[in-house]
Amino acid sequence: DSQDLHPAVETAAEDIASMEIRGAAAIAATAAAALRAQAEASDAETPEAFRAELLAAARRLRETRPTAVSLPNAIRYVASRTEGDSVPALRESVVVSTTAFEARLERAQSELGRVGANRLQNGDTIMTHCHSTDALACVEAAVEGGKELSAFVKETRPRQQGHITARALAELGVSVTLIVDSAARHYLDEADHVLVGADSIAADGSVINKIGTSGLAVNARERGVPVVVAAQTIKLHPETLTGHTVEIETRDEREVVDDEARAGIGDVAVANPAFDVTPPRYVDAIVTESGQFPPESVVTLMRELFGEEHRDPWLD
Ligand code: RUB
Repeated sequence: DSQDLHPAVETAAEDIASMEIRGAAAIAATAAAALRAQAEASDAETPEAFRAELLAAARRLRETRPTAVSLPNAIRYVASRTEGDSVPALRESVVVSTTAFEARLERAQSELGRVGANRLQNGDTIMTHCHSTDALACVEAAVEGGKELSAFVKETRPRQQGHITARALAELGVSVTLIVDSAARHYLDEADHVLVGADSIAADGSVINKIGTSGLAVNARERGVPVVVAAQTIKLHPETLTGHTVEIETRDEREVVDDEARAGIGDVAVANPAFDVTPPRYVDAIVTESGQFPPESVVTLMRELFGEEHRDPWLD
């Protein structure tokens, strides 16, 4: 029941839904921290009551945004390690698993960064879309390895996450040029790589990422520019192994047209899908902490991680 939810869970859920906290990795880390806050503050008197509280917290977090599978994967990671016959034992198991999960996220990101960096040569130019911490980890590792890079950064309408990427890349010492989304093909001739992240990766190697990724990938293929997706294995979507599709979030139309613009255009429909699906044939490599994969082999990695049933893949 919602009265038992810790305020930190409600705050985390609101921050994720409003995109105050956004990006698949940050969403997963925030969910884990919120579950820990719930466990630490719990005054449940029985193990059953404790588990019920945790489940309610997990549900509240889960309902915020549907597309990034890192969120349910984070919850699964913690739930499968919640064990004990007493409330203190259960509480301790949640503290341990959420902390281990956060450490795992960071480690995976820096490990995949080192893999992705191997693709980048000194003097290369990348093109980015949206803001992905997994993608930025590849650039960071390349820069640490002494490579000088340039970037065309797509602003990424309607939320302009490209601004976050532009600042982050500039702080790494990358030479940044911010462009409007529709200028992407114009500048692809000058790019050596398209480098993006992912919210979910399906068993067939399809990449679900910020709306506009698929168009960018098609244009990149036409221009002969390789498309690299940086995505730790927490982005692999287990249900797609059994034929389920990934739900694409639709957001408020006011992200696209504010009240003033609405007054100008009148009563026409406005659509605002947040993500799209890039088919595997437009993706050259998926870079994970377990190495680089062609999208067609991701299914093998997923079967290894998830097994026949939905076995939890993140056993240390
Ligand atoms: C964010 C987005 C990012 C992925 C990967 O969309 O599409 O590319 O989440 O990010 P939104 P990361 O801004 O709508 O959340 O690599 O940081 O997990």
